[in-house]
Amino acid sequence: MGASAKKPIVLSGIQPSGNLMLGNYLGALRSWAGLQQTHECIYCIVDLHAITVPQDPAELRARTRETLAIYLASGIDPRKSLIFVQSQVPEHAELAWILGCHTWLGELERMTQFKDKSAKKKSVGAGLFFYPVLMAADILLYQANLVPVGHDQKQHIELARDIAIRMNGMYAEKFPGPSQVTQNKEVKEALPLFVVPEPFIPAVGARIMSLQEPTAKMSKSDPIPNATVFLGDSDDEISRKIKKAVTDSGTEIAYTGEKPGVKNLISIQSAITGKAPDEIVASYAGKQYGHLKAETAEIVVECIRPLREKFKGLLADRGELDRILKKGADAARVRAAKTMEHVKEALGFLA
Ligand code: ATP
Ligand code: LTN
Repeated sequence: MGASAKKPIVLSGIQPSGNLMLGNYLGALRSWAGLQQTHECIYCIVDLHAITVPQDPAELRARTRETLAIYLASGIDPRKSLIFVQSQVPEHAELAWILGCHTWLGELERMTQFKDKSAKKKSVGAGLFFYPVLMAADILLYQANLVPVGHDQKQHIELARDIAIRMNGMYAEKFPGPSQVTQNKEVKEALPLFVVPEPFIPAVGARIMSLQEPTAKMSKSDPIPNATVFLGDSDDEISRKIKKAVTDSGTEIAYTGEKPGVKNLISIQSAITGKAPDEIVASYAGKQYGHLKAETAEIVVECIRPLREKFKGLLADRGELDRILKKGADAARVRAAKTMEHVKEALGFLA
């Protein structure tokens, strides 16, 4: 990591709130490994986010290790990237409080994920409302330039940008940067408190939909049976779920919003094979939904199988997984402390 200090910084995270699924892989994880060649990468397992909805403690513990095993299976290398669990770096929660004091209630009320997740619930924890502020803290704590995520997280990253820009405006002058001589005058340019991050959203695969309700996004915590393809599913389970996918009335295979079920299967194929949706549609001229389902199932099975096999091997060595996380948390704390030192000084806290 040391030699790559000048590379732009990437940060992302996934909640250990269920078994990871196809949407997590195609929308986010898949691009993470590639970014390691060109960026300094920080990948977090965001367990503090997971507890914004009820979690069983034993399951949370198991899923935290499973999430790490999936990260590793998808090519994230702890010698190249910083990998750690969010709750083991207390600065995330500490910065979230400070950012929350610079965030407007109206900004949080506008978040569509909060609206979706709180809809129809009798009682909603305040953590679910504050969730985007904690996510902003994850990103700003490490001065990340780029945040690779699926489409559903775009609004949260925009909020992180707004908070960063607002706080930079309020506090930047506290941090004079290196002197520059301009027109014979020594000028110290103010250093911003935070880097303003950019989202990195893949062109295809950023919005995989539920197989049973194709107008809603596929989600790892969806209770509807057969709606989600998990990365740990067997070949047979994957085939069965895709063959049972809700398609639409009619027989024509088209890539259109009027046929969300068919469109979703084409998008999945496109995200995995790299072929354009139009090319996929053309290859089904005169064929039935059954052909589309069978071939999509085959493509997804081949995509997930190597990942699942690696994942199972990695999960068997719990000691090694815990060592990776311990080392990651220690290194993350050193980096996080630097930002916290600046932030506390800027706000007027005693050292
Ligand atoms: P939960 O169901 O617990 O809310 P989730 O399945 O939505 O979880 P997250 O942990 O919130 O998953 O997301 C991890 C990453 O996967 C994020 O970058 C998110 O944008 C991406 N992602 C989640 N669902 C999809 C999807 N259906 N299609 C593409 N990307 C997705
Ligand atoms: N909210 C994200 C998970 C997340 C995240 C982050 C993603 C938490 N902190 C920081 C990118 C950067 C989600 O996918 N639901």
